[in-house]
Amino acid sequence: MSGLRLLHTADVHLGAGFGFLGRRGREQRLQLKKTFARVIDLAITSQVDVLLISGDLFDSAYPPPDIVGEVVYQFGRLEKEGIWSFITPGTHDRLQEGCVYEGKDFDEFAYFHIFKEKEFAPFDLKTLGLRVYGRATADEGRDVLKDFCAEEDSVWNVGMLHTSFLLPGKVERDEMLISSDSIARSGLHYLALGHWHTAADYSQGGVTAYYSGPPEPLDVGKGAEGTVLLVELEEGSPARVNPITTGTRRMLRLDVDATDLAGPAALYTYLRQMADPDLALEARVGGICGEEWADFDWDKMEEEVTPLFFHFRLEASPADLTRYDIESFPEKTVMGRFLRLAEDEIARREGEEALIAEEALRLGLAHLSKR
Ligand SMILES: [Mn+2]
Repeated sequence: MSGLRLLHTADVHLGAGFGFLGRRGREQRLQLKKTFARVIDLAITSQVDVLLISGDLFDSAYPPPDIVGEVVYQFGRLEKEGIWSFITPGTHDRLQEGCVYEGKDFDEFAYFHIFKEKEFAPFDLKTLGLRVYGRATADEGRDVLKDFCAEEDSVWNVGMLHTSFLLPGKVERDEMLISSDSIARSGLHYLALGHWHTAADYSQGGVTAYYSGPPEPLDVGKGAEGTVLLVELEEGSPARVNPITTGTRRMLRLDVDATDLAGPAALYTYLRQMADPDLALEARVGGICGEEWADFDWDKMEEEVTPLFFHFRLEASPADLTRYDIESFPEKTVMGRFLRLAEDEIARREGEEALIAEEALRLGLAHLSKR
């Protein structure tokens, strides 16, 4: 048995609304369909054996007919090529009563499998010497690979899960978790992860494990580009994982330090240099102080810069979170009250929750000082 080629994607979120993109939201919704078609193109031109979709293919368990129809059409193209498709229902396209995965839409396919089990279950593809393990997402609240080890009677063992990765002190709670220990002991040749929207290597011990991230970006600040992973398995060597860019748009959050700029004109020049009709950019300008910014019209600047990008948002805050002096905001002012409340909240939380509270403080500061 020679090698095996897999294409790994997840979190496509077909049908997502993109409210934060305002009037461009609909365009990005359509783009998701086109990008999914591009993923299928890639599966065919790269001559992969298997396509893995690790959850959240759809943004909802009850996607509209045009979305379902498009997906059925695209799977039909793979079927003609004899390429297998595997799906795990995720958190958005949850396996539940009357959901898309319980309908008859996918019944016609032979080279196709949806994991509906509530435990990590095997599916054998003897012709490829491949065993794929997967399961539907469900509220377990624990390490779902604890005590799992792949059987050794198959040439290739590949897993797929829609789950969080347990990071002590940072990420300890979610519907499903996996840990560095459980991955390392899984005996899998490759673990295709979904749920986190940033492509990342979570390989542990000798086990190769990756989050693919979405093929088209969904959120600003979660990894700028949409990618899929082309995974090559060869006997006697570890899995080779090659990211391939599939996204049309890029989504970026940019922190600009006003103290590095001569003034508002320099801010415009700086943003102008980044102009790109496929870039969604959210710029945060911090450290604002001095005469040159005193009467600056932030709304007008946002309006002028917006046509240079697919989407643009400008936020301004007077100083970095780490540098503001709470004593300069009296307790009886709105800002002073907000800062004291927010600091109490941050002090009471830990790990990821503290980071969220800090983000709330930062956003509040920007909002109160800008408009
Ligand atoms: Mn997702």
